[in-house]
Amino acid sequence: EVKNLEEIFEAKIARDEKIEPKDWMPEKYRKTHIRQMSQHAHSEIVGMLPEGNWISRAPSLRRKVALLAKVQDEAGHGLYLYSATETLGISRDELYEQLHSGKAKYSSIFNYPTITWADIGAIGWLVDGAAIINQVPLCSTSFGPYARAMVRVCKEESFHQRQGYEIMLTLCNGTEEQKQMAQDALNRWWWPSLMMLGPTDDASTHTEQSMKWKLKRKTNDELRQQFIDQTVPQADILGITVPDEDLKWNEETGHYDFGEINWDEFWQVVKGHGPCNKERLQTRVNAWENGEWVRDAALAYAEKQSERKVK
Ligand code: FAQ
Repeated sequence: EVKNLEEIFEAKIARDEKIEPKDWMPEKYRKTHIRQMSQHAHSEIVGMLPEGNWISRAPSLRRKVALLAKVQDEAGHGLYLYSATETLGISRDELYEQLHSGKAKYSSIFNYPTITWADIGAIGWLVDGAAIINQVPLCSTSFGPYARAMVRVCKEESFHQRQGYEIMLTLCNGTEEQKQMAQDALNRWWWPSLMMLGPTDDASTHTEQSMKWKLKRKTNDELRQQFIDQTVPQADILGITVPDEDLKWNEETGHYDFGEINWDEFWQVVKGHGPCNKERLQTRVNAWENGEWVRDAALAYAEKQSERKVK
Protein backbone atom coordinates (compact mmCIF):
# COMPACT_ATOMS: atom_id res chain seq x y z
CA GLU A 1 0.00 0.00 0.00
CA VAL A 2 2.88 2.37 0.84
CA LYS A 3 4.16 1.87 -2.69
CA ASN A 4 0.82 2.98 -4.04
CA LEU A 5 0.74 6.02 -1.76
CA GLU A 6 4.26 6.87 -2.76
CA GLU A 7 3.28 6.72 -6.43
CA ILE A 8 0.37 9.07 -5.81
CA PHE A 9 2.72 11.44 -3.96
CA GLU A 10 5.33 11.35 -6.72
CA ALA A 11 2.68 11.92 -9.37
CA LYS A 12 1.42 14.97 -7.51
CA ILE A 13 4.93 16.41 -7.31
CA ALA A 14 5.44 15.74 -11.01
CA ARG A 15 2.20 17.57 -11.85
CA ASP A 16 3.25 20.52 -9.68
CA GLU A 17 0.31 19.97 -7.34
CA LYS A 18 0.61 20.96 -3.71
CA ILE A 19 1.11 18.43 -0.93
CA GLU A 20 -1.23 19.29 1.97
CA PRO A 21 -0.74 18.45 5.67
CA LYS A 22 -3.19 15.52 5.69
CA ASP A 23 -1.86 13.96 2.48
CA TRP A 24 0.44 10.96 2.71
CA MET A 25 4.09 11.99 2.41
CA PRO A 26 7.41 10.18 2.84
CA GLU A 27 8.79 10.53 6.35
CA LYS A 28 11.93 12.19 4.97
CA TYR A 29 9.86 14.78 3.12
CA ARG A 30 8.13 15.63 6.40
CA LYS A 31 11.42 15.78 8.33
CA THR A 32 13.29 17.95 5.87
CA HIS A 33 10.36 20.37 5.74
CA ILE A 34 10.26 20.60 9.52
CA ARG A 35 14.01 21.27 9.39
CA GLN A 36 13.98 23.98 6.73
CA MET A 37 10.71 25.68 7.73
CA SER A 38 11.58 25.81 11.43
CA GLN A 39 15.06 27.14 10.68
CA HIS A 40 13.39 29.75 8.55
CA ALA A 41 11.00 30.64 11.39
CA HIS A 42 13.85 30.84 13.91
CA SER A 43 15.76 33.10 11.49
CA GLU A 44 12.87 35.55 11.37
CA ILE A 45 12.63 35.67 15.16
CA VAL A 46 16.38 35.94 15.82
CA GLY A 47 16.54 38.30 12.82
CA MET A 48 14.56 40.86 14.82
CA LEU A 49 17.45 41.33 17.24
CA PRO A 50 20.13 43.08 15.14
CA GLU A 51 17.62 45.68 13.98
CA GLY A 52 15.78 45.90 17.30
CA ASN A 53 19.07 47.27 18.58
CA TRP A 54 18.43 50.48 16.58
CA ILE A 55 14.70 51.14 17.12
CA SER A 56 15.33 53.45 20.07
CA ARG A 57 18.14 55.25 18.21
CA ALA A 58 16.62 55.69 14.74
CA PRO A 59 17.62 59.17 13.47
CA SER A 60 14.07 60.46 12.89
CA LEU A 61 10.46 59.67 13.72
CA ARG A 62 9.85 58.53 10.13
CA ARG A 63 12.80 56.10 10.26
CA LYS A 64 11.61 54.80 13.60
CA VAL A 65 8.08 54.13 12.35
CA ALA A 66 9.38 52.24 9.32
CA LEU A 67 11.86 50.18 11.34
CA LEU A 68 9.24 49.31 13.96
CA ALA A 69 6.89 48.12 11.23
CA LYS A 70 9.64 46.06 9.61
CA VAL A 71 10.63 44.32 12.83
CA GLN A 72 6.98 43.62 13.62
CA ASP A 73 6.61 42.06 10.16
CA GLU A 74 9.50 39.74 11.00
CA ALA A 75 7.71 38.60 14.17
CA GLY A 76 4.66 37.93 12.01
CA HIS A 77 6.70 35.92 9.50
CA GLY A 78 8.17 33.84 12.30
CA LEU A 79 4.77 33.06 13.84
CA TYR A 80 3.27 32.35 10.43
CA LEU A 81 6.07 29.90 9.66
CA TYR A 82 5.86 28.21 13.06
CA SER A 83 2.14 27.61 12.43
CA ALA A 84 2.87 26.19 8.98
CA THR A 85 5.52 23.90 10.52
CA GLU A 86 3.07 22.70 13.18
CA THR A 87 0.85 21.28 10.40
CA LEU A 88 3.59 18.66 9.94
CA GLY A 89 2.95 17.25 13.41
CA ILE A 90 5.49 18.99 15.62
CA SER A 91 4.48 21.28 18.49
CA ARG A 92 5.44 24.91 18.98
CA ASP A 93 7.04 23.99 22.31
CA GLU A 94 9.29 21.43 20.64
CA LEU A 95 10.32 23.96 18.01
CA TYR A 96 11.18 26.58 20.65
CA GLU A 97 13.04 23.98 22.66
CA GLN A 98 15.19 23.15 19.62
CA LEU A 99 16.07 26.82 19.18
CA HIS A 100 16.74 27.54 22.85
CA SER A 101 18.89 24.46 23.37
CA GLY A 102 21.04 25.40 20.37
CA LYS A 103 20.02 22.25 18.49
CA ALA A 104 18.25 24.06 15.66
CA LYS A 105 20.01 26.33 13.24
CA TYR A 106 18.99 29.82 12.22
CA SER A 107 20.52 31.97 9.49
CA SER A 108 24.23 32.73 9.89
CA ILE A 109 23.65 36.36 8.88
CA PHE A 110 22.02 37.32 12.18
CA ASN A 111 25.17 36.58 14.16
CA TYR A 112 26.85 39.77 12.97
CA PRO A 113 26.65 43.02 14.96
CA THR A 114 24.85 46.25 13.93
CA ILE A 115 27.31 48.90 15.01
CA THR A 116 26.15 51.97 13.05
CA TRP A 117 22.85 53.23 11.63
CA ALA A 118 24.12 52.39 8.14
CA ASP A 119 23.95 48.72 9.13
CA ILE A 120 20.16 49.06 9.20
CA GLY A 121 20.31 50.30 5.62
CA ALA A 122 22.64 47.48 4.61
CA ILE A 123 20.45 44.81 6.23
CA GLY A 124 17.35 45.99 4.38
CA TRP A 125 19.19 46.36 1.10
CA LEU A 126 21.37 43.24 1.18
CA VAL A 127 19.87 40.81 3.69
CA ASP A 128 16.26 41.38 2.67
CA GLY A 129 17.43 41.53 -0.95
CA ALA A 130 18.97 38.07 -0.61
CA ALA A 131 15.92 36.86 1.34
CA ILE A 132 13.59 37.90 -1.51
CA ILE A 133 15.71 36.12 -4.10
CA ASN A 134 15.65 33.01 -1.94
CA GLN A 135 11.95 33.22 -1.09
CA VAL A 136 10.27 34.13 -4.39
CA PRO A 137 10.95 30.60 -5.76
CA LEU A 138 9.60 29.21 -2.47
CA CYS A 139 6.17 30.64 -3.39
CA SER A 140 5.95 27.64 -5.72
CA THR A 141 7.44 25.11 -3.31
CA SER A 142 5.58 21.80 -3.19
CA PHE A 143 4.24 21.93 0.39
CA GLY A 144 1.02 23.98 0.38
CA PRO A 145 1.21 25.80 3.74
CA TYR A 146 4.84 26.84 3.12
CA ALA A 147 4.10 28.07 -0.42
CA ARG A 148 1.10 30.12 0.71
CA ALA A 149 3.01 31.64 3.62
CA MET A 150 5.75 32.75 1.24
CA VAL A 151 3.40 34.81 -0.94
CA ARG A 152 2.62 37.26 1.82
CA VAL A 153 6.12 37.15 3.30
CA CYS A 154 7.63 38.14 -0.07
CA LYS A 155 5.36 41.16 -0.42
CA GLU A 156 6.51 42.41 2.96
CA GLU A 157 10.17 41.65 2.23
CA SER A 158 9.90 43.87 -0.79
CA PHE A 159 8.93 46.83 1.43
CA HIS A 160 11.81 45.93 3.77
CA GLN A 161 14.31 45.96 0.93
CA ARG A 162 13.20 49.38 -0.28
CA GLN A 163 13.29 50.71 3.25
CA GLY A 164 16.94 49.67 3.50
CA TYR A 165 17.93 50.87 0.07
CA GLU A 166 16.40 54.27 0.75
CA ILE A 167 18.46 54.59 3.94
CA MET A 168 21.57 53.78 1.87
CA LEU A 169 20.60 56.31 -0.81
CA THR A 170 20.09 59.04 1.76
CA LEU A 171 23.45 58.34 3.41
CA CYS A 172 25.23 58.21 0.05
CA ASN A 173 23.75 61.56 -0.94
CA GLY A 174 24.70 63.05 2.41
CA THR A 175 27.99 64.23 3.86
CA GLU A 176 31.31 62.54 3.14
CA GLU A 177 31.15 60.99 6.60
CA GLN A 178 27.70 59.55 5.96
CA LYS A 179 28.82 58.09 2.66
CA GLN A 180 31.78 56.50 4.46
CA MET A 181 29.38 54.92 6.93
CA ALA A 182 27.42 53.42 4.04
CA GLN A 183 30.63 52.09 2.45
CA ASP A 184 31.76 50.61 5.76
CA ALA A 185 28.41 48.84 6.20
CA LEU A 186 28.63 47.42 2.65
CA ASN A 187 32.17 46.22 3.40
CA ARG A 188 31.02 44.33 6.47
CA TRP A 189 27.68 42.93 5.17
CA TRP A 190 28.57 41.96 1.59
CA TRP A 191 30.31 38.65 2.18
CA PRO A 192 28.02 37.43 4.97
CA SER A 193 25.06 38.18 2.66
CA LEU A 194 26.57 35.91 0.00
CA MET A 195 27.10 33.20 2.62
CA MET A 196 23.51 33.51 3.75
CA LEU A 197 22.35 31.72 0.59
CA GLY A 198 24.02 28.54 1.82
CA PRO A 199 27.09 26.44 0.94
CA THR A 200 28.06 25.88 -2.72
CA ASP A 201 25.99 23.26 -4.52
CA ASP A 202 28.73 20.65 -4.33
CA ALA A 203 28.99 21.13 -0.54
CA SER A 204 25.23 21.30 0.04
CA THR A 205 23.84 18.16 1.69
CA HIS A 206 20.16 18.75 1.00
CA THR A 207 19.94 20.48 -2.39
CA GLU A 208 19.71 17.43 -4.63
CA GLN A 209 16.84 15.77 -2.76
CA SER A 210 15.08 19.07 -2.06
CA MET A 211 15.15 19.94 -5.78
CA LYS A 212 13.61 16.55 -6.61
CA TRP A 213 10.80 17.15 -4.14
CA LYS A 214 10.42 20.72 -5.41
CA LEU A 215 10.99 22.02 -1.89
CA LYS A 216 13.81 24.07 -3.40
CA ARG A 217 13.17 25.40 -6.91
CA LYS A 218 16.66 26.88 -7.38
CA THR A 219 20.03 25.84 -6.02
CA ASN A 220 22.15 27.86 -3.59
CA ASP A 221 24.66 28.81 -6.30
CA GLU A 222 21.94 29.86 -8.74
CA LEU A 223 20.37 32.11 -6.13
CA ARG A 224 23.75 33.58 -5.14
CA GLN A 225 24.57 34.45 -8.76
CA GLN A 226 21.16 36.05 -9.19
CA PHE A 227 21.68 38.09 -6.02
CA ILE A 228 25.08 39.34 -7.17
CA ASP A 229 23.84 40.19 -10.66
CA GLN A 230 20.95 42.16 -9.23
CA THR A 231 22.83 43.93 -6.45
CA VAL A 232 26.07 45.14 -8.06
CA PRO A 233 24.29 47.69 -10.31
CA GLN A 234 22.47 48.96 -7.22
CA ALA A 235 25.82 49.60 -5.52
CA ASP A 236 26.87 51.51 -8.64
CA ILE A 237 23.84 53.77 -8.32
CA LEU A 238 24.74 54.40 -4.69
CA GLY A 239 28.30 55.20 -5.74
CA ILE A 240 29.90 52.79 -3.28
CA THR A 241 32.21 49.86 -3.99
CA VAL A 242 31.53 46.16 -3.52
CA PRO A 243 34.50 44.83 -1.50
CA ASP A 244 35.59 42.19 -4.02
CA GLU A 245 38.61 42.78 -6.23
CA ASP A 246 37.71 39.84 -8.44
CA LEU A 247 34.22 41.11 -9.18
CA LYS A 248 33.94 41.55 -12.93
CA TRP A 249 31.16 41.55 -15.54
CA ASN A 250 31.56 38.55 -17.81
CA GLU A 251 30.28 39.37 -21.29
CA GLU A 252 30.27 35.71 -22.32
CA THR A 253 28.21 34.29 -19.47
CA GLY A 254 26.10 37.39 -18.96
CA HIS A 255 26.87 37.25 -15.22
CA TYR A 256 29.32 38.75 -12.77
CA ASP A 257 32.35 36.67 -11.89
CA PHE A 258 33.18 37.00 -8.20
CA GLY A 259 35.91 36.19 -5.71
CA GLU A 260 36.36 33.29 -3.31
CA ILE A 261 33.93 33.19 -0.39
CA ASN A 262 35.45 32.48 3.02
CA TRP A 263 33.63 29.20 3.75
CA ASP A 264 35.67 28.66 6.85
CA GLU A 265 34.12 31.77 8.35
CA PHE A 266 30.65 30.55 7.28
CA TRP A 267 31.01 27.18 9.01
CA GLN A 268 32.45 28.79 12.13
CA VAL A 269 29.39 31.03 12.37
CA VAL A 270 27.01 28.13 11.64
CA LYS A 271 28.67 26.08 14.39
CA GLY A 272 28.04 28.83 16.94
CA HIS A 273 31.33 30.72 16.88
CA GLY A 274 30.26 33.92 15.10
CA PRO A 275 30.63 37.36 16.68
CA CYS A 276 27.12 37.40 18.25
CA ASN A 277 25.90 33.76 18.42
CA LYS A 278 25.98 33.54 22.21
CA GLU A 279 24.35 36.91 22.70
CA ARG A 280 21.55 36.19 20.21
CA LEU A 281 20.66 32.83 21.75
CA GLN A 282 20.84 34.18 25.29
CA THR A 283 18.50 37.03 24.38
CA ARG A 284 15.92 34.57 23.03
CA VAL A 285 16.24 32.28 26.07
CA ASN A 286 15.80 35.28 28.41
CA ALA A 287 12.73 36.47 26.49
CA TRP A 288 11.23 32.97 26.81
CA GLU A 289 11.93 32.73 30.52
CA ASN A 290 10.79 36.27 31.31
CA GLY A 291 7.56 35.64 29.44
CA GLU A 292 6.67 32.56 31.47
CA TRP A 293 4.28 34.42 33.78
CA VAL A 294 2.36 35.72 30.76
CA ARG A 295 1.91 32.20 29.36
CA ASP A 296 0.91 30.89 32.81
CA ALA A 297 -1.61 33.68 33.29
CA ALA A 298 -3.13 33.12 29.84
CA LEU A 299 -3.45 29.38 30.54
CA ALA A 300 -4.99 29.94 33.96
CA TYR A 301 -7.49 32.37 32.44
CA ALA A 302 -8.41 29.93 29.68
CA GLU A 303 -8.96 27.16 32.24
CA LYS A 304 -11.17 29.36 34.37
CA GLN A 305 -13.25 30.27 31.32
CA SER A 306 -13.75 26.66 30.28
CA GLU A 307 -14.71 25.65 33.85
CA ARG A 308 -17.37 28.34 33.87
CA LYS A 309 -18.83 26.97 30.66
CA VAL A 310 -19.12 23.44 32.14
CA LYS A 311 -21.23 24.72 35.09
N1 FAQ B 1 22.94 29.81 8.03
O1 FAQ B 1 22.27 21.47 2.35
P1 FAQ B 1 22.18 22.93 2.60
C1 FAQ B 1 15.06 36.03 6.81
C2 FAQ B 1 22.96 24.80 6.87
S1 FAQ B 1 15.93 35.25 5.58
C3 FAQ B 1 22.93 28.74 8.84
O2 FAQ B 1 22.42 23.82 1.42
P2 FAQ B 1 19.38 23.66 2.65
C4 FAQ B 1 14.35 37.35 6.49
C5 FAQ B 1 21.74 23.98 6.50
O3 FAQ B 1 20.68 24.23 7.39
C6 FAQ B 1 16.95 33.99 6.37
N2 FAQ B 1 22.91 27.47 8.40
O4 FAQ B 1 20.78 23.28 3.31
C7 FAQ B 1 14.87 38.46 7.31
C8 FAQ B 1 22.28 22.58 6.56
O5 FAQ B 1 22.38 22.16 7.92
P3 FAQ B 1 21.33 21.05 8.57
C9 FAQ B 1 16.27 32.68 6.53
C10 FAQ B 1 22.89 27.28 7.07
O6 FAQ B 1 18.39 23.74 3.74
C11 FAQ B 1 15.63 39.45 6.72
C12 FAQ B 1 23.72 22.76 6.07
O7 FAQ B 1 24.05 24.12 6.30
N3 FAQ B 1 15.80 32.16 5.28
O8 FAQ B 1 15.04 35.51 7.84
C13 FAQ B 1 22.89 28.34 6.16
O9 FAQ B 1 19.08 22.79 1.50
C14 FAQ B 1 16.13 40.52 7.46
C15 FAQ B 1 23.87 22.39 4.61
O10 FAQ B 1 23.22 23.35 3.76
C16 FAQ B 1 15.51 30.87 5.12
O11 FAQ B 1 15.65 30.08 6.01
C17 FAQ B 1 22.92 29.64 6.68
N4 FAQ B 1 22.95 30.73 5.90
O12 FAQ B 1 19.64 25.14 2.05
C18 FAQ B 1 14.61 38.57 8.67
C19 FAQ B 1 14.93 30.50 3.76
N5 FAQ B 1 22.87 27.82 4.91
O13 FAQ B 1 19.96 21.65 8.47
C20 FAQ B 1 15.11 39.64 9.42
C21 FAQ B 1 14.53 29.06 3.65
C22 FAQ B 1 22.86 26.49 5.04
O14 FAQ B 1 21.46 19.81 7.77
C23 FAQ B 1 15.89 40.63 8.81
N6 FAQ B 1 15.65 28.17 3.67
N7 FAQ B 1 22.90 26.15 6.33
O15 FAQ B 1 21.78 20.89 9.99
C24 FAQ B 1 16.35 27.80 2.56
O16 FAQ B 1 16.07 28.23 1.46
C25 FAQ B 1 17.46 26.78 2.73
O17 FAQ B 1 17.28 26.17 3.99
C26 FAQ B 1 18.89 27.38 2.62
C27 FAQ B 1 19.90 26.24 2.89
C28 FAQ B 1 19.11 27.89 1.19
C29 FAQ B 1 19.11 28.48 3.63
